[in-house]
Amino acid sequence: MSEALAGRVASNGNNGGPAARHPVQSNGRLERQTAVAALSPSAMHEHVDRALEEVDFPAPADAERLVEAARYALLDGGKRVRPILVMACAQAFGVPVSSVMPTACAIELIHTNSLIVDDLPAMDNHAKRRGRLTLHRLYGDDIAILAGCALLSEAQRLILQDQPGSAELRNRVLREVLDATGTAGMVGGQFLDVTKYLPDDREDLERVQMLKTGSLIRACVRCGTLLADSRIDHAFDGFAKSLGALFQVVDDILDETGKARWLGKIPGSDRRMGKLTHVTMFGLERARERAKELYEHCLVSLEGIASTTPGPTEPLQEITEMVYRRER
Ligand code: GRG
Repeated sequence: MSEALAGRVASNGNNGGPAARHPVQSNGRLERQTAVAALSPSAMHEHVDRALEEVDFPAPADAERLVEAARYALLDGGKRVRPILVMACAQAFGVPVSSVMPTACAIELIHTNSLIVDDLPAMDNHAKRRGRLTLHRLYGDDIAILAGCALLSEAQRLILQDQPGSAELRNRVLREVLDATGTAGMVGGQFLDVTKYLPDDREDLERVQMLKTGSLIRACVRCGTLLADSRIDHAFDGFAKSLGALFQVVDDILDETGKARWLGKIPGSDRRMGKLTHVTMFGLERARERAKELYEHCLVSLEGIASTTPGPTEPLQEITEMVYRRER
């Protein structure tokens, strides 16, 4: 990106680097404010959409189509659950959301890459995503793969170059993200998915789903709290695990019951592809019961979080509601 994203989003007229705009305490973590105006998830959504528009993909002459493809996949239509989660966690500690924006955006870039890869003919072969043609259907597999690679590289640059905080903190955040995305996380989970791994029981299914989906959601919470509090709080991590599992159960339910018009993709693909999900393994009713159970776990964790954090936690409750009750 051409200039510090964090500063742009804060837009306070200060021309210093990200660290100057967002003072860093002696322990390396981001400065808290005593009275942070609580931003709602929908306000955070607007902030992150604007910041994503600003992400720069430096490219050589004649590679405009590559940048256009990366931006097509990244912009418009995403719910932005992951970046909003990073911001809401920071806000719970009284840290302004603008100061975690580079990491929030980086995670959305990585998520977008995973959707591009997942949609490819060699994987799930989806034609529609976010209500539009998938990237490879519009640009071809070759450009879609390269655009996905560009998103991964730029994500790492955002954290290393633009995220305010000490170098050690940025490294810890990047490590969290890499742990969540690599073979011990999303890539490993996707491998099990495409090689049609058969989980033994619900626990095993949730282990695989945690790798593929939950690990990045958990990383959002871990990065948000690391940046704001220099450590990973046990209660936040418990919340993150339940939320990650909840996200995927609801996804399984929507794949069975959702309407294409709302989902923005063609439902029923899990069943068609013979995938084992909460619905195909245990039926719709038990999947719904499990979603309710995980939703309640999230709320219990949030009660503990609300009693110990200095900033507003209502947005985390709102995100939990959104994830549980979403229709797309
Ligand atoms: C990231 C290095 C790297 C590799 C990716 C392809 C792959 C490896 C993993 C697949 C992960 C995957 C697609 C999991 C499904 C997660 C999921 C339920 C996605 C839908 O997320 P939403 O509903 O989508 O937040 P929007 O469109 O709102 O952003």
